[in-house]
Amino acid sequence: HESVERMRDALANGEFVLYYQPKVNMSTGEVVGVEALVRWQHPERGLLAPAAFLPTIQQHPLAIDLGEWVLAQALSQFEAWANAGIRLPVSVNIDAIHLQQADFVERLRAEIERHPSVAPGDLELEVLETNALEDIAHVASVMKACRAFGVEFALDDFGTGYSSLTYLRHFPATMLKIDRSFVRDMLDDPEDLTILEGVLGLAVAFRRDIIAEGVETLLHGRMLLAMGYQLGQGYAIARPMPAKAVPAWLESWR
Ligand code: G
Ligand code: G
Ligand code: NA
Ligand code: MN
Repeated sequence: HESVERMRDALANGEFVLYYQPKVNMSTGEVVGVEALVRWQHPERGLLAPAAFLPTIQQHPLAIDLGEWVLAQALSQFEAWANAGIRLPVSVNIDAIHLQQADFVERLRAEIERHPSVAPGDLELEVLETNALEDIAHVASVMKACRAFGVEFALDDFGTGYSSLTYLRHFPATMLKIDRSFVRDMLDDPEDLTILEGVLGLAVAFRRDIIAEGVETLLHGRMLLAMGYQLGQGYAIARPMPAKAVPAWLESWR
């Protein structure tokens, strides 16, 4: 495993890159956005996935520096696509420790203002229910402040934490991302299917959007559509890809 110091150097050296995974409306085919997913282009070890390095900086201030880099990079990429005539809302995963920084709202607002083509709804922050949120009232107020300048929120891995319903009740998130474990086993496990149905009902009742992640096969997609899910993300639609591969994927998807 790499040390925090090595990761700090990697950030300074520009060794982190963002991959992007499309989110689509499986009913209409519309591409509704992309999720930015960090990778480490390690000079000796090759391309590393987050599981290989994010745990090292969990709860460490470097996670905030990396998070700020990810946000800035994703917004720059959004702007580059916008300038090329491609308007592609971008979702960024945000650590609880980052969201809870005292100056988070002001710094985010400043970063967005550096990118004039970013309009309300173009940036979504995905919050993990597992690590978020010792202080629900505080985080809810941060979300509300960000929403006031057009940033949306999604509850990531929804249904796997201990407090899903509390989060749903208190956080002004517009999107639920039902965890991919329920989707993965839906074809064999009737109870996971029941959870998918129940959470969809919850989303409808609370007027939230909902997206199924981990759509790995066409059959998963078809079943989800039949149940009433419209939004999907997963390998059957597209794998995470470098930014430069996105325009060609969009062409092939049309
Ligand atoms: O990219 P991959 O599917 O391997 O991502 C694994 C996990 O790492 C995902 O659950 C995702 O939430 C998390 N992750 C990916 N990119 C980022 C990022 O930029 N910041 C944070 N905090 N988490 C990320
Ligand atoms: O929501 P979260 O940030 O946890 O999810 C992003 C992670 O899920 C990324 O690491 C991505 O590579 C992974 N992922 C995306 N689509 C699929 C899929 O269809 N199947 C599986 N197993 N993983 C996926
Ligand atoms: Na995510
Ligand atoms: Mn997730």
